Amino acid sequence: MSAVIQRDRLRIAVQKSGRLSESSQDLLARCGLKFRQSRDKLFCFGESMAIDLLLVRDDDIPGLIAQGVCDLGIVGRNVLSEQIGADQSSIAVELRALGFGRCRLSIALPQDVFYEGAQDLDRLRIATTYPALLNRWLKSQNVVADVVVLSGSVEIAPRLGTADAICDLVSSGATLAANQLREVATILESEAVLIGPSSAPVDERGELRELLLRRVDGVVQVRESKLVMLQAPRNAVSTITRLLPEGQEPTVMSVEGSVDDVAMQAVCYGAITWQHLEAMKQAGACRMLVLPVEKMLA
Ligand code: PRT
Ligand code: ZN
Repeated sequence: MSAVIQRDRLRIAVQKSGRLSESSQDLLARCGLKFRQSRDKLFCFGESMAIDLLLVRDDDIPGLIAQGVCDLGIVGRNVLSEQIGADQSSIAVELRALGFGRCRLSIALPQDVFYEGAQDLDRLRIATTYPALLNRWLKSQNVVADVVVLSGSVEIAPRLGTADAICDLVSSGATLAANQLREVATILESEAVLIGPSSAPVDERGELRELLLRRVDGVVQVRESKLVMLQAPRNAVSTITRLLPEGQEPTVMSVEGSVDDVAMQAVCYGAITWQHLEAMKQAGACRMLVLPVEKMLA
């Protein structure tokens, strides 16, 4: 494989198969990258730019960056923070949050166990696959507990009697509920993140990295952006502008045949909820439309 890879090309490590694989490759495709996959399906050669992919287990990604084998990687923040502490930030840091793979690392207890605060975990056995993150959190809370390191199926440890509590990733909460466990504290909010050394390489790869980061910013911003269109009385424009989530200044246009009403359109960067629409309606807005944005160029 090393014969194929040259170091004047940027190399990104992504998860081969798992929760982050599809969204990671989709993000890179939206950044304009096209790949040809090798026969062993571990390496993808970049055809549109000098950027290649290495398909690996997510746990290997921070290490590949630390060794200089890869220049960038996409992993859950949970994996990065578990393997690389804040004091090792020269090895790899979070460069961008990517907005997919959202979950949280939480402590959970059997439904009937009393919990009022972190001190109630004192001297309990807590099963986890994230010992570094858990130990750091316990220390910050001044709690002394027995951390039981497992490699998987953490949620059944309390029923098996091998632990009193667990510390595991949660997204919908269905796994905890199915195991009669209750989430009592969140120790990390996670999502997929683009990681790399804090300083870029000083050759062509550095420029490629900057270019890719700019495209990632565009893709992530567009994905969360919405175009809002509505009509409103002219005197309601400033109230409605204040009610819109953060975004670009709205464009205000006159409506043919009406002196009092105007049409407004604005690109907003956050979610537009029913509550937003209802509040704008109360302020006088009507004919509201919320549309997804596909591409944006300022
Ligand atoms: O094979 P490889 O080592 O590459 O993959 P993996 O099995 O270690 O990881 P994978 O694909 O399961 O997860 C990759 C990343 O997805 C994680 O590191 C997280 O950043 C993110 N992610 C998002 C999750 C979840 N949501 C998630 N729900 N990772 C795991 N879970 C598990 C959790 O461990 C628990 O067992 O799902 C269960 C809980 O889900 P709910 O919906 O029932 O709460
Ligand atoms: Zn893994």
